[in-house]
Order: sequence, then C-alpha cells, then structure tokens
Amino acid sequence: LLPWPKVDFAKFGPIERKELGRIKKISGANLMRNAVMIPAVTNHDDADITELEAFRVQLNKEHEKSGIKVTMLAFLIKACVAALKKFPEFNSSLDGDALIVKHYWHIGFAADTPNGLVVPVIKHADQKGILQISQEMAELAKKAREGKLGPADMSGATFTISSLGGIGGRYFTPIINAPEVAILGVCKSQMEPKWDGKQFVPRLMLPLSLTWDHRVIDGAAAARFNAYLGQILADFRRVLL
Ligand code: CAO
Repeated sequence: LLPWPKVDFAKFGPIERKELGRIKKISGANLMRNAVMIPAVTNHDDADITELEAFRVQLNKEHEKSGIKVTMLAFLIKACVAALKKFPEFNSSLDGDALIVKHYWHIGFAADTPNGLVVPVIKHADQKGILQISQEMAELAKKAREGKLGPADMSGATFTISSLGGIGGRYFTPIINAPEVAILGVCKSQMEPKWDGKQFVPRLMLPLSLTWDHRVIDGAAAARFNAYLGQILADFRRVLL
C-alpha cells in the first residue's frame, strides 16, 4: 500500500488541530479492521410497515402514562431475532475453519453519542417483549449519551442493528461488527405508492440494508433473510408459524 499522504494543510489556508476522543480512537481501529478484513456485501430491500407503525402509535397511546415509548427499533429487534432463528448462520462467528453458531440472541444497536458511536447490547432479546426492549433501549441509550456504559453493556452481541431512521436517508452500507457476521442498517420510512394488482395504494415503506460476511453467508441466503424480515415486519403474526 502507498503511505498515507502527508500534506501541510496550513500552506493552503487556516486550520485547527483536534485530537480524536477515546471512543473515536477505539471504534476507528475496529472499523478499519472490519472494513478491510471482511469480504462484505450489502443487500438492500424495503419492508411494508404500514400496519406495524399504526400498531406502534396505538401502543404508545395505551402506554402513555407508563413513561415507556415503544420504538420501531424494538420491533426490528424482535423481527431480527425471528429471522436469526430461521437463518442461524447469521447468528454465528467464524473460528478458523469452523462456524460457532450461537443459541442465544443478544442484539446490539448503534447509538450516536456526543463522543462517538457506541453499541449497547439487548441481552436475550428472544425472551423479552416489545415493552421491556423499548424500556431497556431507552435506558442504555441514555447511559450511552452520558458516557456511563460499562463493558458488560457493550459485549456479547450476536447481531447488530444500526438505525438512522430517526434522522433520514434511504440506504447505507453498515460495517459488520466483528466477530459478528452480519449487520442490519435501517433508514427513514416513507409513504410510497405500491401496486396492489389493481391500483397504486399509499404504503409506509422501511428501507433495509443488510451487510453480510461472504465467507459465511451467500447472496441467496441474504436475499431470503431480508425477504423473511420484510414478511415479519409486514405482519408479525408470521413469527407464530
Ligand atoms: N423511519 C421513520 N421514522 C423513524 C424511524 C424510521 N425507521 N425510526 C425512528 N423514527 C422516528 C421516531 O418515530 C421518532 O419520532 P418522534 O420523535 O416523532 O416520536 C424519532 O424518529 C426518534 O426515534 P426514537 O426515539 O424511536 O429513536 P430510535 O429508536 O430511532 O433511535 C437510537 C434510538 C439510540 C438508535 C438513536 O438515538 C441513535 O443513536 N441513532 C443513530 C445510530 C447511528 O449513528 N447509526 C450509524 C452507525 S454507522 O456510523
């Protein structure tokens, strides 16, 4: 590789030097390794969340007094657990020539903080309901913003979700959080015209971007994972099948 270009920027205009914070230094080294060492591919898809969003709004009305805010991310965590159970290689890690398939489902979620990106983990997400997950997520996100997350809060994830849904954008290509083998990126849902066979109808569509490690997963499995995730998000009764 060529050496990193060294430029005397001050020659071209005024500059300011700012040292990177602790989180940026640690996450930067991890992101660099993961981006360079994993043969990663991203599949994009959309999920129809029209009914799910209406249900979420209704739940928030019902639980107004409890102080719990039900988030779309909590539903995404449950939907991902269902998809990870159906496609277990997505809930694994590589160990040399072997695959360690995990029979526990701990879901990390990327949280933006003033000091940088951190990934708190919802442990045993398969055993928790939407209300509990929403509440835990709010607590972990608060701890993250206050810089109070401990190592136990950020370890053990088997799969990660990075949601930019509250901010915007259409699709992006998230970097896998090694030693995990896949990550789901989520962007902002939008009303779109969808053909129902007779006419265009307005549906709320959620953009999904699944990045996966090609040493473990192939394109067909990734497309199936996204399609299944879309089916669950469109109608959660399908997790019962
Ligand atoms: N589509 C449309 N709107 C969405 C949405 C989606 N997919 N997801 C959330 N929203 C809306 C919510 O409805 C909410 O709106 P109201 O304030 O009107 O109720 C608002 O966005 C905020 O959402 P939220 O409180 O539910 O928060 P969240 O669950 O989306 O996110 C957290 C929580 C911690 C993930 C978020 O604060 C965060 O840090 N996101 C950034 C993650 C990140 O940086 N990822 C990139 C990593 S790679 O660099």
